[in-house]
Amino acid sequence: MTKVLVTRKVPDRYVEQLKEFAEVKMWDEEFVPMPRKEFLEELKDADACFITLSEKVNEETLDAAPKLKIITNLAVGYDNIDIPLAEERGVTVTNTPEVLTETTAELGFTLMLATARRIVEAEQYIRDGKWKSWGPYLLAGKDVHGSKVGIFGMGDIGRAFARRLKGFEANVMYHNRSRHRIAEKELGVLYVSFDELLENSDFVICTAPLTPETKDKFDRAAFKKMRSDAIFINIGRGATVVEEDLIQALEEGDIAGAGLDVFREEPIAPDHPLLKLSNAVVLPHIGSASVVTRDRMIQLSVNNVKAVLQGHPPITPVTDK
Ligand code: 8YV
Repeated sequence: MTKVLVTRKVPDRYVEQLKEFAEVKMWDEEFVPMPRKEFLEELKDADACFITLSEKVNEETLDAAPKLKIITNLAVGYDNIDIPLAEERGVTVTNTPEVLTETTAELGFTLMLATARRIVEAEQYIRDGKWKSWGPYLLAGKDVHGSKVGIFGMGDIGRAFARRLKGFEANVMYHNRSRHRIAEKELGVLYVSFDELLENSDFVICTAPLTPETKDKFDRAAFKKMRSDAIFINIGRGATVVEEDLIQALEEGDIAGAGLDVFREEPIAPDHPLLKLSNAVVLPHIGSASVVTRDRMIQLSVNNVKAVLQGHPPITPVTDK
């Protein structure tokens, strides 16, 4: 019997679709990851596995899964998977591009505005009973309209972000591993070097995936190059940032603020040093978390499993390019 392993609880309507052609083993928790030992054990006779970013796919994982034909990752990013190794073993990997682009850009935009206008700090100010009077610069923040915004990573999400900035009459520059001429033409974004991006931006937005080239890209030297009134936003992956260096930059005033949806180690604990900083806005990795988008991501993953197990090409394969 064909077996599909699902490592996180998803609604019954998706499980039912899988059950039409396979036996389904699903971890029955929504907020707790499947223990590694159980994951490896269940992989032994699995033909497909439907995973989240919590599951690491490395040699140990693939060694434990002799029958595996497809891994479908419930995310567009796939830095949790050793892609060349999966390819070598003949295992198809799929992700969830496009369906989450607009929702993730929207969250990034929310984070930028919230950080710029000190929304979390301002709400806390009232809750703490500090609001006694009006003051000319009480909780004064930074304008996004007319600002210079530097986008690091001009993929789908970077472009969706740039599109939104048009309505704010911002000057948008970008840095990417390769130039994106269509974005330049259609969105009027200017290609600059990484250093120029850091030196000139009011807002530096990281939408880049985690790769060997982007790992630790935002380190002490990078934050030193940024303007002291600049705000850093990260909706890509936490490991593009050296977190101690970011904390130091925020504490010492090298930059003015940061809005973060992603961290090196997730989840972060309530005593994480970033949570002690009033100029940092932190979110629990909710970039793609709208109900409609999560529905679409799950459906796309189901469709990928179905296609591959029924002998068709995957819909959204990831390849080692
Ligand atoms: C994931 C993400 O949905 O798509 C990505 O790469 O980071 C998020 O959208 C989330 O982490 C669940 O795996």
